Amino acid sequence: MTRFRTAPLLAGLLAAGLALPALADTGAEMHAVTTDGVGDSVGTITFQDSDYGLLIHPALQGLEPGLHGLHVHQNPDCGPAANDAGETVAAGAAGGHYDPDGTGVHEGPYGAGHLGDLPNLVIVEDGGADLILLAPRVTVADLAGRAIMIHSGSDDYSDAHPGGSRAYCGVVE
Ligand SMILES: [Cu+2]
Repeated sequence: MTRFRTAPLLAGLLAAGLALPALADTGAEMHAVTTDGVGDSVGTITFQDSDYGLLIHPALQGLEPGLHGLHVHQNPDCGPAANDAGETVAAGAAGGHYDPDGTGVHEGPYGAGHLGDLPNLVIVEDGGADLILLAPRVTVADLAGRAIMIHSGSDDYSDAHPGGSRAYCGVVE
């Protein structure tokens, strides 16, 4: 008797599943950046929307172990460019942190500042990264036509220490 009840239930679940919109995925190939330009690839970071925010899947190798600031920067360009002081900066062409609401403050993924402030990237002993991160305020739609930046140091989610120099950069197509 149970079989006759289970079959329609499964069919109903399948129909509901098929009616859901497909989850959008996007990603960026990450490259070492210096004041000379864009260098070798160190892997990829892919992004996926979830009920809880943006899931960030890094697949990287050869990085310095520890925490690294990770942000969405404004422009889809990882080339060097001069800063306001006229000094050439690695990946300077990417501009500042993505801040569509013009908050002007760096408060990290859980604050109310730049929308592009993501959680610190975790690099383990062998230089790899595959720990999935969650950024609650951002969606895949926010990333199109932007750059993803990995900084040389950790981000304390304040304007005092947003991550140090720009070390790796990738463009989201
Ligand atoms: Cu940054």
